[in-house]
Amino acid sequence: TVAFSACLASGVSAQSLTVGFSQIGSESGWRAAETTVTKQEAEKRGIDLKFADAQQKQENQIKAIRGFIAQGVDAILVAPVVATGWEAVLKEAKEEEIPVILLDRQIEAPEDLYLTAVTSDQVHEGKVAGEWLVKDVGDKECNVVELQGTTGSSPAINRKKGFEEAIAGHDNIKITRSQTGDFTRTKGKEVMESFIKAEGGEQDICAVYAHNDDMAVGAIQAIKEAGLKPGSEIKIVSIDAVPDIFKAMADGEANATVELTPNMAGPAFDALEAYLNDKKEPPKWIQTESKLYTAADDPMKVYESKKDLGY
Ligand code: GYE
Repeated sequence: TVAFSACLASGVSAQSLTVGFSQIGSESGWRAAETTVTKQEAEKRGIDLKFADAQQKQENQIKAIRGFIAQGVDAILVAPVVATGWEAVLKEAKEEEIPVILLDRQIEAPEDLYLTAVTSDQVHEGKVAGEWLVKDVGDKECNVVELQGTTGSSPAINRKKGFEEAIAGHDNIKITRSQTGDFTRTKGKEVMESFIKAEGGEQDICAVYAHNDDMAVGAIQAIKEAGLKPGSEIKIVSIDAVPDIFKAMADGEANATVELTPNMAGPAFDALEAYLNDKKEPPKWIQTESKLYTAADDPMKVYESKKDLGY
């Protein structure tokens, strides 16, 4: 009986993990898809997911994480809005032996404070976007305006860096304006309007580099309202590969995007289950793929295929 109930007990605990998820918010289409996929993955695996939306604020995330610790969850997923300021709360989780997995953004903290991070290589994404532009413009002069992601977030820092690395040494390509659009459509549009206005009618913007597709979609809107042609007069390159950017590509209004999978939770839960059930330590970084899509890649077909991915 003892062996039987022990076996039953461990079987039950493996089936009914409780995991807290501190999500950033719903700033982008990609973010909403990640939330959907995470909930679906949890349900598939019989994981009880406690979901907390931080509305873009780190203080809300820290509060949510403390709440999860107090509830005694088995593990915590966190998509960290900014890269710094996590050490204290992660130490609290560690003291309670609650493993923490980072989703989609990296942090600046000692590695022993989290189990693993499931993210793309964001420097590489920026590089892929920049290399696409280098090839596309050839020897022409090209002034680029940049829409940055959330200030202090790892994707904003790294996507800027990677793009700058790609255009370094190509003196015909310059970033002439760069500002944050906070990864949202609304701010992407606003900032692009101010960029166009600052040109004072002597429009000299050859390309927009947006750290995500949502800001690019906002910029496309601003460009059209200014009577200019996105995709041809002003090239558009961005990151995420959300369905709407493929629609824009099909309409000739966007040019290239770098794909980011919204399924960060699948690999995260795999690593967590292997760790809790079999004591298997995952690598500190589980890297997702980045693939370039251009308008030549049958955008409406890609658009259709995105529907099953939480979009
Ligand atoms: O690209 C953007 C989102 O953290 C890498 O956050 C992620 C980024 C993603 O809001 O759309």
